[in-house]
Amino acid sequence: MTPLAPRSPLAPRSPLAPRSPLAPVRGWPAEARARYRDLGYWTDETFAVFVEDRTARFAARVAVVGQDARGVERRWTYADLGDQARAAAARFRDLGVAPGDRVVVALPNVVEFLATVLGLLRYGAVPVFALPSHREVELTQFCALADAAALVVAAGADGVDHAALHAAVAGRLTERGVVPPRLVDVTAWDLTQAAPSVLPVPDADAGQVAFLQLSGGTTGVSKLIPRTHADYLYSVRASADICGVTAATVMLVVLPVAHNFPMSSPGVLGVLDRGGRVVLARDPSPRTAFRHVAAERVTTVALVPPLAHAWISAARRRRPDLGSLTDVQVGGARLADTVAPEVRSVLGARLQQVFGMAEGLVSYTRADDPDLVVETTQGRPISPDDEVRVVDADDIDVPDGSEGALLTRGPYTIRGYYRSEHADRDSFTADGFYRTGDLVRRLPSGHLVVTGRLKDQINRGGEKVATEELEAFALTHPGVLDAVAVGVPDPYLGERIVLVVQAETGRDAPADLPGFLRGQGLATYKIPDAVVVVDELPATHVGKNSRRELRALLADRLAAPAASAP
Ligand code: OOB
Repeated sequence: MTPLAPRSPLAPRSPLAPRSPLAPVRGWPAEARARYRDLGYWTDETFAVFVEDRTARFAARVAVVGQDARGVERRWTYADLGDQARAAAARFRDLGVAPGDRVVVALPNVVEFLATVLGLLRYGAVPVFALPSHREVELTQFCALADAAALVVAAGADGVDHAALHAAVAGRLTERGVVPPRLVDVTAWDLTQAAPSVLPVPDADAGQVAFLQLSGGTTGVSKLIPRTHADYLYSVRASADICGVTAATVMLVVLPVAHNFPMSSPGVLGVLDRGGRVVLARDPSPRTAFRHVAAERVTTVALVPPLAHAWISAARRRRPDLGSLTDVQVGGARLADTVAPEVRSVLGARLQQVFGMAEGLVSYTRADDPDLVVETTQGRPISPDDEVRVVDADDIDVPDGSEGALLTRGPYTIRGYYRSEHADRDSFTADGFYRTGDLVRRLPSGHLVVTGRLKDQINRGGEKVATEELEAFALTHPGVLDAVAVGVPDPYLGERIVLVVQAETGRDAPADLPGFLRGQGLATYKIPDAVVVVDELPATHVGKNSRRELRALLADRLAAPAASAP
């Protein structure tokens, strides 16, 4: 037996199975790194330092208001938040998580989310941002790809049987030869036991990967987005400047807090950077949100278009007290030009359109843009050094005003996914531009108008669903010969998911496909809104593009009011 090494302050007390080191990622070339540093975009600050610095600097101010996993209302000062983060870090260390280990966080909007994420960053472990709506399929993919040491959930908060879910994930991982993660349920944490601990600040380089974000997904395989301390903190600081975040900012978070938009655009991190207050809502309904706005004098909120719609309709009916609200950000999916003016006229707040992606580029309308620009464009990029190209099918630049595919590279846009060389070949040009998959028009002012999409994805009110993945799961049903997932225009969601299936000859049309897909362990938001069974799908030629054409054709037919069958 090998004798145990003496315990260092960071050494795990009960070793878990050792994990692979963080995989190397394709980063920025040396010339770009030097330039971003010289321009002052990238600094030496790491997230561990960020946590220590801001929680000390704003110690007495209220940092976060929200429920914990048991439903108890919490109100933490910055000093409390620092203590809670350090206590969480110590818990992960005691579990055997090592610095550099990946930890999948699948928490709802509870205060433990901030303790966990800031704690992991403070400790030097690498959070992987899953969503609470992710299930067996996605959690297995993330844990396998990240080789995760732990999976963090709040069993008390969301009515999901996490023990069973974890067992299912563990089973699938074991089959694939991957050691399953340890399940961590934050409901069991005693938040009153947050004694300051003395963990040393990890000696990390700000150019290293700090965490992994999720990509919206365009294929059956998930992609993880490696974001570094330096690039992400630059986008946070610059976003906070553009959006005018100050210590007086009170931000309500109704979207899932792990998403890049409420996290960093300017999001929770932008608010914590400036000493403002974060209010976490457990459910996104206007009723709950309006209560928080009135009680906490909320000044700003980030919404996806369907929620903006819901807020506007509810505010018309209920006339809530939204007097404190000055800014409503809308992004994640295209906001209808007709709804945009109602943010001011009904909610009484300034609209800011936000067009962003977890891979990097974020574009904002600015406070001094004319109303028409705010209402009809998706803004312009954060950084003067965001390079934007709008190109045709041959990657030739098109003139301003013409539609084309958006390519981008810059100080906070990744150059490669995590452990996904195959995806990198499709997603990046040889000179490092990210192919966003979005179709846009660029105006001479630099503002972008999102006009469509090239990628095989449905954007269901801001939630991204890869058509290929959904189709592949539908095909595992024995009664399904072929399946096509279609994003059908929807006045509320922007797009809804319709699954068009052709039944196996001689078999009955498959009953309850949504239930079947749920049973397969797919995230709730990927379950089709409707299933249409057809005798025969319209003929197409084989190949990727014609599959895309088939989806477009079906979307048109399903959207046409007269058409009942495709
Ligand atoms: C945000 O990030 P993701 O990674 O969930 O999705 C990115 C994609 C974009 O490529 C685009 O297709 C779509 O979502 N999108 C929009 C949009 N904002 C995002 N499409 C039209 N209009 C918009 N305003 O969704 C995200 C990340 C950071 C900030 C805001 C949104």
